[in-house]
Amino acid sequence: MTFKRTLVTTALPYANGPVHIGHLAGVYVPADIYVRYLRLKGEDVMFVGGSDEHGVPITIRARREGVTPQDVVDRYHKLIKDSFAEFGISFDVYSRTTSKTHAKMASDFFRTLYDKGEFIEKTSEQYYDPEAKTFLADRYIVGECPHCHSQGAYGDQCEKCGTSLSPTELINPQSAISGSKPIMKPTTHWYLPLDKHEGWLREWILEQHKEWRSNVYGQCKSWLDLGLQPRAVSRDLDWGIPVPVEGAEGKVLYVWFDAPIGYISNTKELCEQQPERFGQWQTWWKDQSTRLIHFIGKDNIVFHCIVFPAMLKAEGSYILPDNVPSNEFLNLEGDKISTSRNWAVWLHEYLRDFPDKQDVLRYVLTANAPETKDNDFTWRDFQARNNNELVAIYGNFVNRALVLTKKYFEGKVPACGQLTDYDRQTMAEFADVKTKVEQYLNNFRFRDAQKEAMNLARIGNKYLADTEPWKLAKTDMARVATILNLSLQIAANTAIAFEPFLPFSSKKLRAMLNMDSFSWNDLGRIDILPANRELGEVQLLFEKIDDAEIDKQMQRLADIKEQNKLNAYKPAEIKAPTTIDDFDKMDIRVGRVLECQKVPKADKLLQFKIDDGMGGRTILSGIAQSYPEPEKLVGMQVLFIANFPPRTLRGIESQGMIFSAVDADGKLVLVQPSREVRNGVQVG
Ligand code: B3M
Ligand code: ZN
Repeated sequence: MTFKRTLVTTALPYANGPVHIGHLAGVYVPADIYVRYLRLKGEDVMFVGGSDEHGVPITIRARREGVTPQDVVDRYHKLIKDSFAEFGISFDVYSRTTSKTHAKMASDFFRTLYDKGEFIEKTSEQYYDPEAKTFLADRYIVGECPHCHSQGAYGDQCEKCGTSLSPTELINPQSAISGSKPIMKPTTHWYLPLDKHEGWLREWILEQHKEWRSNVYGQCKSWLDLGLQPRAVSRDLDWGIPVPVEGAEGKVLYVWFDAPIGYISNTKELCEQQPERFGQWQTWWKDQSTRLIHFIGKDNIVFHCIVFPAMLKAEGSYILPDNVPSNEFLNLEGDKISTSRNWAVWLHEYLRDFPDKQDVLRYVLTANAPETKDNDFTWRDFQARNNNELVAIYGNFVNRALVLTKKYFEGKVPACGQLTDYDRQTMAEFADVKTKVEQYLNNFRFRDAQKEAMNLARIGNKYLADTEPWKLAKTDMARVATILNLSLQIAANTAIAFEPFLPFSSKKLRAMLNMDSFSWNDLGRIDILPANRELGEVQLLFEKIDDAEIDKQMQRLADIKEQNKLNAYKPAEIKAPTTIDDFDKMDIRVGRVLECQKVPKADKLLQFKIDDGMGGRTILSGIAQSYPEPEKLVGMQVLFIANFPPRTLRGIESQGMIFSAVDADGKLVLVQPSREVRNGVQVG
């Protein structure tokens, strides 16, 4: 099959929060590289993205913030769209599933399947919250996971173990809205009978698409081997696209039914805006010579490989995806990225903290892409890759080649003279760079492809270091001319090879080399820059990132960790029962701190002098680490046990025990009466 055009889609992020590096590494950066590459090759390509604005994730956020779902999606759609644009994700269209075009497209799609008899209608008992007066679909119901037994699993999925669930499988289900125990109530829904599609899906995926990435293929196979079940495509919710069937009041399309149709709606919107460039939307979706590629995260595989294709097939006039590249997950500093725990590097914050460093993050996320296994993003690695690779190799090479040309040849590309064996050997090292980069990119191997681009810079850097033109300048200007000509040719190659990966720095480099026009086909050639071409102004391609900047980011993460620990605090179990008699034996009193200091050579001990209303006493307390400035405690009233037998520690006699609460972070906090009382009064 030869294709005439490629339609690339990226998963539509829920507009209920900003996007983070996990989204970027898994979906948007590789998709953008791929699209830029196809455009450079002059292929007909369309890049479709957008916001997913329906579904329970949106309404839950709105409820929590006390605003409308529309407020939520308006805010995040703009934030996400703007940050993608600033980051250089080169969408042709970035629209939203709350658009009019989409409402009609999704509604018509449903109606077509309905009229064709492709759904089954079924009434069943489902969980209902009598307090909130609403059915509890998907994330509106939480409980214990039947597989890993963690708490807080959702009605559609357990985020701990990744299993997809249905609400009735949850142990001890609870309404996420009111916390109340749900009751069962009958409701009618439409189901897509996936079981009916199993036969052709097996053949299509397992036989005809053995080339899909093994994680994608493997997940599909295990779903198919388990046997497919009918899946509900409607919900009882008040946020979404109404089910276009009589008698379906209060029911909307399930978000996973409407969202993938968003790819089609957004295509249509773009074609209507730019018909000269993109033609008719149907060409992109219904012509067999269109190649459809979905870039997605691994938690979306089943929807894009099984459910959406079944919908398209049931409709009958659409093409199916040719590939569904999906990455594994990216972790952050060894921990799973989590929106609810705020454990993420957010794109809009990155752009604020590192303006003009889009390419650094693009580079690091690709170099570390979780293509075949989960991978880890660390700030130290980010710094090292910037300083030791982008600055020290790529930036350094380009800078030397340009500065030397300015110095010896007035900023004009010198002519190439006689080539030495070493020159020829160097050229041979990158003669096949185009073939290699293409092979990798055609197979969605972005890490390896980027390595080839970096390899060009390495070759150039080594070439300059080995030939040392600055030494030859005194004796052999003709040789210097050849060396710099070749170096500049390698720099031009680097600019082209990096174009899909690091578009911002490639643009900068092209300006320095005065390459207003260039072609992907030039890649590997050594006559890209004609002799005598005047070069542009020399600028630094990359700048070092110092420790202070990285420390700031690390501190931010440490603060979040601390906060999470506090948020996750659960009170300890209640101790075994006791009686008032035991309590009465304790003589608890109030006293005032007269003096307080650290006990020398003891890390934890503070020595208190307490006014106990009876002449004073000394008490030692192990709270020094929680109170680094003990003198500040002077004057405070505290509670202490007055009738413990005295104990000697470090040669000091301690006459009692002072009360403190142990906070969630392990810090000890002195307990005080809520107003001044006489020193020596009893507590009971
Ligand atoms: N919004 C899920 C997600 O953000 C979903 C993707 C829709 S793609 C059609 O992970
Ligand atoms: Zn689980």
